[in-house]
Amino acid sequence: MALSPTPDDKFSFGLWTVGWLGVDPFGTASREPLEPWDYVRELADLGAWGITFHDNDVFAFDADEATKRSRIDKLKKVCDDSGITIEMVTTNTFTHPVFKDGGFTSNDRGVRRFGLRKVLGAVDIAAECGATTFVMWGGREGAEYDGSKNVYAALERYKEGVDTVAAYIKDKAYDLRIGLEPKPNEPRGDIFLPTVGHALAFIAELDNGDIVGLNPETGHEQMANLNFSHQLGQALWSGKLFHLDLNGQRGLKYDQDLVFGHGDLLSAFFTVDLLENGFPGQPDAPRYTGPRHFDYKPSRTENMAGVWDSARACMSTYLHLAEKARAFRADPRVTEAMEYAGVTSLQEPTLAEGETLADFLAGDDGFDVQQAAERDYGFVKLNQLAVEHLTGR
Ligand code: ASO
Repeated sequence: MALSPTPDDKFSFGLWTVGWLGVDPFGTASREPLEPWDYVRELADLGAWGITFHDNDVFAFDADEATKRSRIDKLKKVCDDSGITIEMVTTNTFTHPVFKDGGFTSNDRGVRRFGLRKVLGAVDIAAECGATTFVMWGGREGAEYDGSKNVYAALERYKEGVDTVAAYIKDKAYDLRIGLEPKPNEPRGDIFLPTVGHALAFIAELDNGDIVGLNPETGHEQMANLNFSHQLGQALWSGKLFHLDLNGQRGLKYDQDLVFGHGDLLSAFFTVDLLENGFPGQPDAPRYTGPRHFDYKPSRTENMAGVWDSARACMSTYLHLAEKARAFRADPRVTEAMEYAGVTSLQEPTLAEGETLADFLAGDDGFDVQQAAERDYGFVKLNQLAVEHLTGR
């Protein structure tokens, strides 16, 4: 049975998701475009809470100022009228061929200056629309050939670009934080900031890193063969989970952008469990309270009815998984299995409070190596309980 969302669920969609026309490297559009506000109205009817967009999802790359103004005004009005929040705005620095070697890291300085102006323009739009997150996906920041790019200089320019945008946000006193979006490859052979870990290390080098965090995407991390829930966990631990992109991916292949849950369902279960219930046994640990944002592509085989079915599916699957994750956490067998597995005891510091390294080294815990080596953890039993909750058995 499909579950219906309400705005309290804070589900949001990129306009480019439901608005994807099916253009891929081998085929032309399989659907007709609608206007941005038509997507907004339909998403509101489906129970979504918010939308997000790139500048060029609303107006063309070469639009004049009057056209930009009137289209942004119209979008804002329709959002207001339909009760839809514009929660995140981003810039397209990847479609136009001027960005074929990147926006902030292009070898061409003129392109970098042009890219920076475009990004700052989108920051103004984000602030005007009341968005609180500004995502930066550097899809073209990368290379195909090692000899074509000085990686040191590219990272210097990337830092310069992100720091300049962050400084601009601070200077204007905008209520905005930047979410960097990692991706390992596609469309470039190799993209800079390929994973959450790389982006965290990059943020640590920034001058204005306090307002720069992450927008991790399910499929992007899985394309790097990483565990999405662990990436979210580390981003939370670092205080940098500012926003997220939920979707589905099946294995190491092109970026599929499937409906949420249509990839690795067990991983989706633990993603929702983390988002809804936090770290197990640690109610005071940082939690994600932002939008549940979907960045997926309705398959090219679907007509408009299928587009709306797939948007509904993202939300319904999330709600089903949230119900199941709640039941999983409330199940006394799970509590017992977690105790047995030592999940809760991992919170205990390894050194006792006040214990010096000298005391530690001089002391004897009476630790029995053989007994510990023979310990059973029962992780399989715990995981099977998750599978049984997930499958409803
Ligand atoms: C479209 C990309 C997606 C990214 C978005 C934001 O497909 O991965 O999240 O743009 O720039």
